[in-house]
Amino acid sequence: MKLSTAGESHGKGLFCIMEGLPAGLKVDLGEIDACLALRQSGYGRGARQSIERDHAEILTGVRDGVTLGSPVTLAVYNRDYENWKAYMAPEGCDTSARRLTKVRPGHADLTGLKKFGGSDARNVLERASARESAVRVAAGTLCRQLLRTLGIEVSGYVRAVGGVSDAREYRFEELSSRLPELFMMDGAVQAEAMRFIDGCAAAGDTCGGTAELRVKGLKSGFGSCMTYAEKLDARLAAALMSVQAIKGVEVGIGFGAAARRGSCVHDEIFYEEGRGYLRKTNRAGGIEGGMSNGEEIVLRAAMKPIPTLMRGLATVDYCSHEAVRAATERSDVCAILACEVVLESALCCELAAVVLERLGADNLADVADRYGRLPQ
Ligand code: EPS
Repeated sequence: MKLSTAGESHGKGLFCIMEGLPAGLKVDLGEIDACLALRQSGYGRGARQSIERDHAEILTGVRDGVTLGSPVTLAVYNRDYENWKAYMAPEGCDTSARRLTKVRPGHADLTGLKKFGGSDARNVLERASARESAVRVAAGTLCRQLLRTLGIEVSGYVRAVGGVSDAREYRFEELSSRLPELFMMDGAVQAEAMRFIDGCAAAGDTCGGTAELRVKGLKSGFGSCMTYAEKLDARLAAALMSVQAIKGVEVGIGFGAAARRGSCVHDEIFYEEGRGYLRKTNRAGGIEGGMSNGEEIVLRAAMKPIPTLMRGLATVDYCSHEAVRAATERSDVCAILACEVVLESALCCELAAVVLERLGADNLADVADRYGRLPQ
């Protein structure tokens, strides 16, 4: 399966084309819109979300609610385009207004200008913006629906906001009770996280966080130890790293493994009649040798603080070279909940691609039949 996205943050909309989805998948548009609404929610979001009401429209590849096996095109239109078309319209617009030259540290502004040329960072930031993630959530939810038909479920929660962290471990089934404000699991930790966000907002500052992603029901043998490009951990880490603002990804105990002895890292192997091979621990996060081992996949991703700070960091004007404060218009203080939704979606897209590469992608009944015949 191949997925490409297009669209600018204040342009007409966000679009994606998904090639290689099998025929016969029933599409639940209601679930796609529900995930889009979740991505817009969360404590600490800015004013843009009160303008948008994200809704996915299917333009191609689906007939009477069922995929045809042809490329699926999804569209999420920007309501804010009405306010921006005078400055963004492809057909012609005023590019002398809404210019951004006070390039923001941490954003794509400066390096993008040096790379793509011109003197207005708007030409760069419009695409670098996390608004792109809206259509990836739409595509990811479609992939989630495909994975679900095979018994593969993806979930997750927010483990940390800034320095406020949850130290507990949770079972997959518990994750459905994550709290709506920040997707944290523990009410007391979340209340502290909300106070942390309030403090950042009051100081004109921003914060990031950490999300944990989990996959249940993926059988063993997906990915491969034979070529580096097929390694499942490499592919899933790349998918998560492709999400805006992600600076680190761990598999299982991740960086923690480097500080422990082997006997406290590797998951010992047991065998029970009727159950087959089993593990009592899952520090590997369900991946050994670049392949799923049949245990739950456990991934963590670290989101940096959003680079648009209301207090404005020190920078240099791209045109005058004067020392100035970085540009601010409006900004999210914390978008970790949205990021968690996007990470789950990016994970669903890559997992669906991995699964379809191994099982074929003509029609869903064949895919399900082949999956059912694989060992755990
Ligand atoms: C973003 C800046 C803000 C965010 C935006 C991502 O947009 P604006 O500049 O219009 O206020 O709200 O995120 C979204 C629009 C979204 O839907 O998530 C950025 O610079 O990345």
